[in-house]
Amino acid sequence: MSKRKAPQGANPNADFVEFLTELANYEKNVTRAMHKYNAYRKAASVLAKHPTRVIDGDDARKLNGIGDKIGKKIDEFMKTGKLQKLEKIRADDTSVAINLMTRVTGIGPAAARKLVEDGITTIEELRENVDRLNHHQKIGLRHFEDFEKRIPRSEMEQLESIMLKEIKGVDKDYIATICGSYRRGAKSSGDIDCLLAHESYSSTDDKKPELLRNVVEAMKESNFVTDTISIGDTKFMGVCRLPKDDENPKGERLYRRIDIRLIPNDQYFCGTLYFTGSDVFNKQMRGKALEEGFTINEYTIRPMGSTGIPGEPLPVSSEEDIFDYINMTYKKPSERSL
Ligand code: 8DG
Ligand code: CA
Ligand code: CA
Repeated sequence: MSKRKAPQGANPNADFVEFLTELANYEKNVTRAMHKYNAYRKAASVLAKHPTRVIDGDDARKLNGIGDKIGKKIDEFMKTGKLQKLEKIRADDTSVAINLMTRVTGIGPAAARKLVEDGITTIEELRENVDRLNHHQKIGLRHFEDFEKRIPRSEMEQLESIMLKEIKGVDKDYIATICGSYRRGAKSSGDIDCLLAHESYSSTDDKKPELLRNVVEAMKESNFVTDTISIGDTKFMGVCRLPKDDENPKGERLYRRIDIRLIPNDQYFCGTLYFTGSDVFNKQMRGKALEEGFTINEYTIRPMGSTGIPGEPLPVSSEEDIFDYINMTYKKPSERSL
């Protein structure tokens, strides 16, 4: 997944969203308190969507996902223009360095801490110590500046049309969808999340890794894909960029993170649902599913028996089917940006 940045765009609670996102990243990367990370992220996402400015902590607490502690932080921030907790974090060199290291794709919280403990605290120092990094991390570091920049929607549209053309060129029986924030209609995206299926391949068949390989090979051949981070039977992680533009040959072409996942065609809609997200929306939907006696993951929806053991996957021929099973009103992708 792409590294978390504060949601973009003007919104009346942007300053709160910003400090909550900073606190969330701190909990994820430094203290590794994932429950706190999730609580801050949830609160940030609720406030990012709230159409009016909250009056104070009490007012914010009326929103689902904002509790006492975060309410207090909002009051403190309104009164003093800052947060004690954040000031401390920002003044702590170790925290700052760990946070910085985790901004490199492939460096997680544990690796970041280790680097910092060994005295590597800046990107320049990291560049002097590339031998400490694995293949994924090296690529993350090489393209550090580019990967930090979000992909404007207009470029996502170009990338999509190039990819679809390439995929259909390999074999017209492929089905492909760009999911993630792009499918939700976002103005910009952190990376490209592509799902791939093929008419001939369903979950009862033997694995067909060549279906993924052939597409990736074609994209490398045409110089669209520039690096492979990893490739397995069903998942490719890599780097791509737009082709040279004849009209604008000096135009800047940034390197972009791209994931391609091969999914059996009978699991396609559980896949698009999952990889369209948002992750907060997915969490909510899985919760609703459990209440209704179903379990949903990126592959299937299954009924939960009274014993708590999931049954056989249910037939699904659209995303709507999944909402129907769990008695939830259908939400278009653009309505899933929680
Ligand atoms: P962005 O790239 O524009 O920043 O946002 P995104 O497209 O919503 O996020 P993403 O990190 O690229 O993940 C794509 C979708 O994958 C996300 O919308 C929902 C789904 N997803 C989860 N949980 C996780 C997870 O833990 N890892 C990954 N890779 N994807 C996840 O719901
Ligand atoms: Ca992603
Ligand atoms: Ca994405």
